[in-house]
Parts: sequence; structure tokens; C-alpha cells
Amino acid sequence: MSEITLYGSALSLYTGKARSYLIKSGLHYRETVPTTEHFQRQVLPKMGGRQSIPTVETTTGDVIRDGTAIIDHYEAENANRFSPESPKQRILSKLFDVIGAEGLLRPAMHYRWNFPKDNHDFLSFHFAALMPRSPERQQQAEKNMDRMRTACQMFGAVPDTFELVESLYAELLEKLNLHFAEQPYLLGGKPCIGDFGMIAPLYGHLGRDPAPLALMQTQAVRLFRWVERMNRPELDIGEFEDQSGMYLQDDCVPESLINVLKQIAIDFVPETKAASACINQWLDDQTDLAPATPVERGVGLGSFEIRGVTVNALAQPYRFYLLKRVQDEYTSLDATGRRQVDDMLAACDMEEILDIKISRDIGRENNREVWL
Ligand SMILES: N[C@@H](CCC(=O)N[C@@H](CS)C(=O)NCC(=O)O)C(=O)O
Repeated sequence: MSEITLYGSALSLYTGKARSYLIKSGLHYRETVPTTEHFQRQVLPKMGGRQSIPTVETTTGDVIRDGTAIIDHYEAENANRFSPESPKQRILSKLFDVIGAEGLLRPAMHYRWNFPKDNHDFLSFHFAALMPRSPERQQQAEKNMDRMRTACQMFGAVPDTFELVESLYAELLEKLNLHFAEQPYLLGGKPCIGDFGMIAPLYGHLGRDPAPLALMQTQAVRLFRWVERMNRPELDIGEFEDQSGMYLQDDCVPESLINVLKQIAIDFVPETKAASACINQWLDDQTDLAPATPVERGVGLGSFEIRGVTVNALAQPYRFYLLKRVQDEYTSLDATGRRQVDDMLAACDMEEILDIKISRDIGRENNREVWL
């Protein structure tokens, strides 16, 4: 095989992360839906018993399921081209990866599923395109769409929280827009791992479905430009004075990014605490969770309050699989680096994220996340 095959879909949140990485890395790939006979015969059996997109088949026929694992694989081959090296930027690059994977699911799902007048026909077509060709295609798509409407509720987007979700997202749009008016990418002139994390919710759902796309294009032009930029092979930074294509010098983290993080912290921190409490309780209740048991998507509901509104949201161990990578990165810093990171995290109300942990670690085996 001379090129990489990416199994995914334009409408898939997590595919957006792997696709953007492949594009920015200049790697030759082709994208296809996971319905081909080749996929069923050669790829699916190597996915560890879980079918999800993105999944990649490498040029040597290896199969990698999971966007983070795909990026880890190519980033190692790429001499860590998109991984900044200075302390604060290292931490933020990995932290935005967690936020992109887990921290914006509520707005992503709300703006997809709770605006049927604008979105229904668009989604209906794309969900059907993901099904194997058959007379039952549309019917199967409708079933899957129903499953996703339920997932939307599980992530905490229910009528009682709509107003909260919308106001938090409007505030975030404003902060992200201000940042991308000053910088082409999160940390300056080129993307970092955190940019790939953030493109997941901000392309497939929030930057593409009709209702949220209109919102982004009208309320946050410069954020929309970043979304475009993240899906182009060139740096695509024509409107900026600095054309160097480098991360900001001297481990600089601009004020505009601190403001983005402060905004995200409003629900990210309480939700992470609630999820850890829920998962730890679940872990305590397990009497025979043998090492190498696959980790389920969610293990209960975490409950937390924001601005007087109670949110109940699925507690997903994957959040802690990614968060541990931030915490490990912090542990590997020297004392000066840690102090600088402490100050930065305190400035954006995120200092607690270094201490929120679950009581059992998660690893990867046979293309699955497993309990160690
Ligand atoms: N942790 C995985 C999550 C992938 C994922 O959940 N993908 C969705 C589509 S965006 C999917 O395939 N869902 C189907 C399922 O989980 O059954 C990753 O980051 O790649």
C-alpha cells in the first residue's frame, strides 16, 4: 500500500482530529467510510472489538483505532514536529487535547441535535452515507441518529441546561475569536497537538453542521478562519504579519489564550471533578476488574452545578486517560518549569486539573483502552 487509509466521515467529531493531523503533516492518505468489504475483512478484526472512527490502516497494513493513538504514531515518526518543547506550551498543548476530546461535547451535541429545523436533512443524508448500501440504509441511519440524540442528553444537553450551554458557548466563541484574531494557531505560527484536539468539536459539529456553522461564521469570523486553516496543508496565515511558522518565542502564552482557558474552566473543572468522583466510586464497586479489561465509554453520571444550573453528564474514563498525559508531562518538568506552569494554571482557574485523578490507570492494548 502506498498511501494511508483513513476510515472516517466528514461529520465525525473525532475523525476531524486525525484528518487535520494527516493534512498538516503532508502525509498521503485517502479517506473512506468504514463500509467497504476490505474494511470488514481486513481492518475490523484488528480493531480490538470496538468499531469507531477514526481508524487508520498504515502503508504496511497495520491498523490503528483512536485519534490520539493515530497522532502518537505519526508524531513519533515525524520527530514530534507538532509538540512544543517549552514547559508551559508543552502542558497547554496536551491540555487542549483533553478539552477538545471531552470538554466541548455538550455544545457540540446540543448544536447538532437540538436544532432540527436547520440540521435534520443535512444529518440525515450524512448518517445514511455512513451505512452500508442497502434498502434499509435510511432506516438504519435513523436508528443511529436516535442513539446520538440520547448521547446528547447523556452529555448533559437537556432542556433545563440549554440556556446555560448556549451562553457558555457564546462566551467561548467570543474568546476564541479574539485569540485567533491575534494568533493563527493556539500557540502561535503553527499547530500543536492541542490544535488537533480542538478541531475535533470545532470542525465536524460546530464548524460544519448548518446551525452552529452559521453562528460561527457570523459571530466568530477569525475562529472560522482557524477551522479552515486546520484543514489545509499550508500554514494558511496570509492575514498575519508574522509569517515565520513558529511557536511563540520564550514559552510565551498570550493573554488571549489565558482568557480562553478561563472560560473553558467554568465547566471543565467541575465536570472533571464530578466525573472522577463517579468513576472512582464505580472502580470501588468493582470486585473483579481484571487487568487488561477494556475500558467502557462511560460508567455513570457525574453531577455538578454551574451558575445555579445542575448538569448531569456521562463520566468518561477516556477524559482521565488523556488528562494523565498532562499530569505526566508536568511531573517530567524541572522545578522551575513546574513553578511557571503552576502560575499559568492559577491564572486561568485550571490549577486543580493537576490533582484530579482516578484510582486506576488506563493503558492501551490491542487497539483498546484497558484498565491496568
Ligand atoms: N476515543 C476515540 C473515540 C472515537 C469515537 O467515539 N468516534 C465516534 C464517531 S465521532 C464513533 O465511531 N462512534 C461509534 C461508536 O463508538 O460506536 C477517538 O478519539 O478516536
